[in-house]
Amino acid sequence: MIDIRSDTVTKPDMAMRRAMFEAEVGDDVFGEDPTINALQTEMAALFGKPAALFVPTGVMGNQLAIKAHTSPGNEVIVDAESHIFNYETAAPSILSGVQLHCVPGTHGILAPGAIESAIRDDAYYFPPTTLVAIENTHNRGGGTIYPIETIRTISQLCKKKKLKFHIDGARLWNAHVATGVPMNEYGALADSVTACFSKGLGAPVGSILCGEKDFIARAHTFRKIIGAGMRQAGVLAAAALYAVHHNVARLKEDHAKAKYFSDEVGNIPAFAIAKETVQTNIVIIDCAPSKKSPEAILASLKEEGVFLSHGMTGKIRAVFHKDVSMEETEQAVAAFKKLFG
Ligand code: TLP
Repeated sequence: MIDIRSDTVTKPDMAMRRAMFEAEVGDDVFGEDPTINALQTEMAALFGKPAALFVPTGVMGNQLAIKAHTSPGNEVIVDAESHIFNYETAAPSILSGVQLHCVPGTHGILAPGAIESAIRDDAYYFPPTTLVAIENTHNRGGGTIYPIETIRTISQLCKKKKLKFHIDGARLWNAHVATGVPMNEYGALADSVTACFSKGLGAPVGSILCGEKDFIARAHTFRKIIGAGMRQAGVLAAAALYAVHHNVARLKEDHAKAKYFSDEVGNIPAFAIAKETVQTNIVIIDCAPSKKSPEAILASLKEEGVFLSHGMTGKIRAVFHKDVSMEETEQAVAAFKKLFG
């Protein structure tokens, strides 16, 4: 089976499992897990932030950031295709009592001018805008990367308007590898940044949330409130450390597989791929020219042993990762050509 539904399907390899097996652990609710402490210290330094908090998931990282940056009744600017808006189960309204203001972007990338227009004027009957959150790389945008200059302009705008600025960097590693922009440059421009260890980096679980000390202290308290105080979770932090030390540079191989796949499948008349969006490891395939439903296409590919996932309406998604080789990528392309070529 060639599983390109997501890079979340990656499994910890033997060396990672060994690092987990050998991890020193302690009770993290007492702040005594040495491996979690090491991970948090190293990630704070990597992102150039004073503090960091290990969290089980990317969703929790984003939601703790929203909670720690806002008050109930505030408004948060996100793009209309963001993970926060589409896949986090209305958590901002449930957990933080905030409203999302969704702004259309181009393949997920927001223009600073569009953000500026969405900021509320100061009037008692408007919800105060207090936070802007962007996603880099952008999942539904097709793995697109925010140009660093755009992030810089958004950062300056947020400072000028006294707004907090969060980056959902679930796949920021991919942006870093594709552009060479260091992680601490992203960290310097935002008030908070998340990054996931459980996607292309191949760890079983875990994300990091980085920010100022008081911000991380508030996030830490809220993590406990929602029942995610962890105990000997150093076994998971060891996987995260292993992932960061060994699996970042190789992400460019995943980008090469995505590029090859999109060039080949994009040439099949039954499909359309916005090739300019294929900048990292994600490929979004528009099924409209085939006149078949995405469900039917996914089902016939599955019979050939190739698993893709649903994308936005009328689209399917392929995500390349360390557990699918170039040879298997070629086999996936061959299945597309056999069925639809
Ligand atoms: N994305 C998953 C699904 O939820 C769609 C995937 O398969 O791509 N931010 C971004 C940009 C993400 O893509 C995801 C996961 C998350 C946050 C949430 O991460 P987890 O699943 O660890 O909570």
